[in-house]
Amino acid sequence: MRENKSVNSNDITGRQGIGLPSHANDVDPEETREWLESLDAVVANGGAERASHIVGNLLTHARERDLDVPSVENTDYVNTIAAKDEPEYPGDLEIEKSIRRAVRWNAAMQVHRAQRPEIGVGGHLSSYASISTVYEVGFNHFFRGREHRGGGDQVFFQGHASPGIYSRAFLMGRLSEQDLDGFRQEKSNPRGIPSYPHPRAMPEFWQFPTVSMGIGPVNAIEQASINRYLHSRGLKDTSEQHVWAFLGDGEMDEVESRGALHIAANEQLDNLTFVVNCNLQRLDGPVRGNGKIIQELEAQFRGAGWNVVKVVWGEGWDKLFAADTDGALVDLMNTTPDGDFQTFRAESGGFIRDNFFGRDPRTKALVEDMSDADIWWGLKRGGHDPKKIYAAFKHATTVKNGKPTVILVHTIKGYVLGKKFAGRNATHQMKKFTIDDLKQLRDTLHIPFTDQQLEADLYDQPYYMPAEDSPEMQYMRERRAELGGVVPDNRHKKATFTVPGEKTWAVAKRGSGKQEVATTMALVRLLKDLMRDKETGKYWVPIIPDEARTFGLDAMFPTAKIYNPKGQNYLSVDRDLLLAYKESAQGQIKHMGINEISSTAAFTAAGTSYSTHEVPLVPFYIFYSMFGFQRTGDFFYAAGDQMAKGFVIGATAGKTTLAGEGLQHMDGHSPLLAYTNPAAIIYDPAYGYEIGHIVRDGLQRMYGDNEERLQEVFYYLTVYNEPIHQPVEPENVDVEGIIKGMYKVDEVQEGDGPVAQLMASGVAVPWTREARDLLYKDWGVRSAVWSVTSWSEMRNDALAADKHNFLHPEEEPKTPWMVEKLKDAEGPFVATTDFDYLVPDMIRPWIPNDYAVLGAEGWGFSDTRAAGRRYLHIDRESLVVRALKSLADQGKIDRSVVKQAIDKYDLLNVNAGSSGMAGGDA
Ligand SMILES: Cc1ncc(C[n+]2csc(CCOP(=O)(O)OP(=O)(O)O)c2C)c(N)n1
Ligand SMILES: [Mg+2]
Repeated sequence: MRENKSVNSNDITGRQGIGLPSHANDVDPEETREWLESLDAVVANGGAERASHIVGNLLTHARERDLDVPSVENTDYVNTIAAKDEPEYPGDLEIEKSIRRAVRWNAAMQVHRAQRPEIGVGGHLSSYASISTVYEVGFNHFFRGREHRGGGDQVFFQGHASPGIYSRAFLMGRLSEQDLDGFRQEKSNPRGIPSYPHPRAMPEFWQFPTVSMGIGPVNAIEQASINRYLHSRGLKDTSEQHVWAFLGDGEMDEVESRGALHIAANEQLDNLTFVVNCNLQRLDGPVRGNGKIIQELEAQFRGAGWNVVKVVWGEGWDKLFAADTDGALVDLMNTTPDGDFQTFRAESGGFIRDNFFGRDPRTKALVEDMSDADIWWGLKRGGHDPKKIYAAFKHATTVKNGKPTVILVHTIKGYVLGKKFAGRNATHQMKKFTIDDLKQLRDTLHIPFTDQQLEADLYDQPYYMPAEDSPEMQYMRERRAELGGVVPDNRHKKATFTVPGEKTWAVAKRGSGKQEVATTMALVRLLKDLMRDKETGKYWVPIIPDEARTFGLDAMFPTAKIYNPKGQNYLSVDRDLLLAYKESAQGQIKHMGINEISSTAAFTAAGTSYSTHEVPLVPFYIFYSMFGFQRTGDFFYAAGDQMAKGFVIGATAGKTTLAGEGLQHMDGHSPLLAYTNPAAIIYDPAYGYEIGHIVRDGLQRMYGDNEERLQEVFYYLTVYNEPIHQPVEPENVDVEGIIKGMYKVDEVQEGDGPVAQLMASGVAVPWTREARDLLYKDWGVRSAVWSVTSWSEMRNDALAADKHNFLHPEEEPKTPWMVEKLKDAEGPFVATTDFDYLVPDMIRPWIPNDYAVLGAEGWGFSDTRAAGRRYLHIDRESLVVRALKSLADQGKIDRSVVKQAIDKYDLLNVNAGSSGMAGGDA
């Protein structure tokens, strides 16, 4: 076994000289020469093959001893842990086998029954069938429940293997037959349960959403990272908590699945184990028909700095390996492609004898004494052998060498389900049994039902519950009690976070005096004060994918410090500067490098810590708004499913504010993308004081004491880097308006000219206020300006009212908040933003008059802010002209005035615009 050594292969210390042995100083050339001469002797006597074998083994052995040697990324296609090194199995194999059989049966029946004619919602049979034994070893011996003194493990279950998890929960008395029958009928069945692990849909049960392939791996890494972060910062002892991620070999094709492996290695996350179910198949067919997925993954994980444990073969093979003195069997295994292995298990013992062992007379001889049935039943794959799985799990949880571990388990897709299923290309989506299939499955699993019971109704097949006092039931319960309770388990006391008092929010109300300050900076100032709060300051987790300097967050480096589990072991180039780049194991800032996906995963792990750890971390994830929902939308969707709370900040928002950056940087639509996430509460504030109220209310909504308002939501705030004059908070400011979506920043002027209502959000508010002045000065038109803080909050409120009125025609109709708010406002209405038309268009149905929208639609481009705004016709003068046009349409002014205005402002000349000339760096 390996020695405990904390140096990670991704750690630079101790790695000098790797790959360049000839450059290293040789302290004992004599000894070195002797070694080399021995090798020459082996080549001379045993031949090149024998010498290669020895050197290969030496290198492998050296790696196991954590020596710094050039890496050997692949080992033979055999179990990493040799039979002689396996620990004693601590469980009762016979009882565990019967438990497995019951779980397998009920899992299959749950899916089969969901196929009953009036329902027909399906499910997956084959995936759980392949991973069942692996999970059962975990349930009986490893996965720690919440009540475990160490705090419990966190298990990411393979999404579409859910029937097996439900089935076990059924045997544990957590779900009833009615619950199992409600599979995939979440709305129509009062006991409905979701298809896959969805905490939002089944909050007392599921912890981690996984079924969107590729999300589980990244989220599990960040979960393990946040566990360490909590520990390092003294917020919670997580030293005994282990994170498990169960993944499919097909799932490993997702770029995301492999893309964050280096993080786990660099952070030395030996509290993390990936288990990849290598059944060699995905949905359509083989994962690597011509190759070997286990070998491919082994090389990649090892190269990324992980421990790799392969569980390829079951116990039955051990005696063949022992007899394989010349390595012919291993050779055959190394050279047989996955496509063949898949076919073998879909055929028969005789077929395997002829087409596998028969390829070499030496291997053919190895199985001479075995019957075809022995070959079929006795030579299992490692993932169906509890002892081999146990050895791997034990290793992964005890190795503690500063490396995360991946266990690659070789299994058969559709195992035990019968010849129609096992290893067939179509098996992933097969969900129907015939009566004969059912009888066969019953026999294989030794389930005590008679033919008559099964024949009564093809779909009304019985679930199997062993007697309450049977050894199986007692064993299951005892094992779980010993391990700290059931898994998965999302029942918890919700952690409380006391929203800071008045003083903390004062900074937001002050305005910027003579300075011009962007809303990003206003928000960062507020965050700094929030982080200073004695009670809750420590819970804030700023998450930054390498743009801290852009957003002014570098000011936090020396005080809050950047979290790095290794601290800072180098002489920092800017150590003498006031704003030095400071890394520390106790750092509060999660600086993620340029990696928005892992940042979103860190947001999720931190934002759900209130539940996973009962520590209310509040993530504050700030990013380039174009690289948020657009790049990582599905991760945010999973965050919503997992009920993450916190703040997501789309900085450098807007189509034109980030002057000069161009097509892929200019965000004209992130609020639209965010709006597709039902957990996202979206605001586009214009001023610092609005931000103060929004964040404060957000915390109330997430953690406040008003039970009715409590929600598992996260906030998406768009902020800008355009410096503007930040006004002091007006006295008696309309806080309710700020929160619900809009409030008036300027009243309609006194007088008797025609009236319009100008609406704007975010960075467009200042130039809209200038438009109000122009309208009045140049054209005698009076207008009010509304700062719309949230188009979507108003839309959601109005939609809810509409829906209520639609379904309750005889009740007093509800009036949407915005309709009430605008009831005395004299139209027409004109809106402008730095976003696509569709953003202000969200509220069109409830505007009580003509409503014109100026939109920053289409591709982004690089230019000055003023030119961009004029080009898009969202700027001050365009707004003036658009208001005049609406008034002309209503017959309130003459149409010629509109033309005059176009000429006066030279509206078609891109170079004549001046909105947003205040400047400021992008
Ligand atoms: C991002 C994403 N793409 C596609 C799917 C659809 N899908 C569900 S399971 C599956 C095949 C999974 O194969 P594998 O990961 O090997 O798991 P197995 O069932 O073989 O254990 C696919 C393509 C998905 N769930 N998520
Ligand atoms: Mg697979």
